[in-house]
Amino acid sequence: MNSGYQIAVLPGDGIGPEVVNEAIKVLELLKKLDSSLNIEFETFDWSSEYYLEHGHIMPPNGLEKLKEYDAILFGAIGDHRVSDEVTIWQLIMPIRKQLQQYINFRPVKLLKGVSSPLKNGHDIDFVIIRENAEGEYSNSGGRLYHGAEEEIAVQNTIITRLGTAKCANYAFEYAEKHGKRKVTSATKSNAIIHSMKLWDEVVDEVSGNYSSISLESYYIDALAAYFVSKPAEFDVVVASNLFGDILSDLGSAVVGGLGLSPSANINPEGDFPSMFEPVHGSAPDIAGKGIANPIAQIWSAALMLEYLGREDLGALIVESIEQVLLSREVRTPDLGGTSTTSEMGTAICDAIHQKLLREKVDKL
Ligand code: GGG
Repeated sequence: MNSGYQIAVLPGDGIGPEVVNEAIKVLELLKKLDSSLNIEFETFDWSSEYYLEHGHIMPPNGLEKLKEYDAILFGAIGDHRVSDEVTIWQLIMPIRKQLQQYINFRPVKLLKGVSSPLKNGHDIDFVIIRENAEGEYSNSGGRLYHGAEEEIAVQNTIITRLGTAKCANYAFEYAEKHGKRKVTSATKSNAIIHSMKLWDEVVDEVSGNYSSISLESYYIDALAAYFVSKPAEFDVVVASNLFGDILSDLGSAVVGGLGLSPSANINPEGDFPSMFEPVHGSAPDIAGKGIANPIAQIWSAALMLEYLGREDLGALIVESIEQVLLSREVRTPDLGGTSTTSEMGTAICDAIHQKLLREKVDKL
C-alpha cells in the first residue's frame, strides 16, 4: 500500500516525552501488525533542556533537517527556566511559519465514553480551521522607553488577502469534501476595523465559489458564547490565529478537556512536512508523575497517519480510543480515574490488537 514514511519526532518538554512515548508505542504496534505500514522514526531532543545545554533550542540547520522528513510528531514545549521567546519563537513558530504550515486543524469531537460538562453537550463534532502563519501572532512591532512612564508597546496584526484566502479555501474545501453544510467565520470587524474587515471580505469572496455551503459570520465574543449554548450546531469554524487558538481551548473544554484534543499543522501543498501535536502544552504541574492523558497525542498520531494516506489506520486508532473510554476501566486522572499514562497507552494498543484480530477472523 505505501512506500515508507520517515517521521521526525520532537517530544519537547514536560509531559511531551511521556505522551509521545505512548503515541510511538501505538505506531510501533500498527507497524508490527500491518506489514504494509512502513514507517521509521528519528527522535530529536530539541527542548528547553537542550537549550540550557547548547544555548539554542534547535541547531542552526534544524529547519533544513526537518524538511528531510515526511511528517513531524511533536509533543509539547514550555519550561519555567526558559523564556517563551525561546520555546515559542525559536522552535514552534519557526517550524510553523518556515515550513508553511499555514493551516492549524483542530477537531472538536465528543468521543464516545466521555461526558461534556455542558447540559446540552451531545453530538458535538466540528473542526476549527485556524490560520497558522500570520494574523495576531506576528513578531512585527516593538517596545520603546522600557520601564519609563512613556513606555510604548506596538504589536502588529498581519492579515493578508492571500493568507486569508488560502485559509478560507481550505475550510470550504474541507467542508465540501466531508459533506458539511456550513462554514462559520470568527470575526470582530465591528471593533477591529482594518484587519478584520479584510478577513471578512476575503472569506465572503471565497464562499462565493462554494454554492452548496453556507457562510455564517459571528463576532468572536458571540461565537464563544455559542460554543457553550449551541455547540452541536457547528460544522467547520474558520478563524484567525489568535481567535482560533482561544476557540480551540474552549472547544477542548466542552468535549472533556485538553487531554482529548489533537491538532495538525498542515502545509496543504505538501512542499514541506506537516506537524502533528496535541493542543495541550507541557503541563509542568503533572510532568514526571506519569499521569498525563496520552489520548490527545495518540489522536494526533492518528491525524498524521490520515494525512499520510492511511485513513484506515487513523480511524482504527480513534475507534480504539473510544472503545477504551467506553469500557471505563482505564481512565487517567483528568477523566476522573487513577490510571497512568502508560496504562492508557497500553489499553489503546490492546484495543487495536483485538480489533485487527477480529477483522482477520471475520475474513476467514
Ligand atoms: N503542543 C502544543 C505546545 O506545546 N504549545 C506550546 C505552549 O503552549 N506552551 C506553553 C505551555 O507549555 O504551557
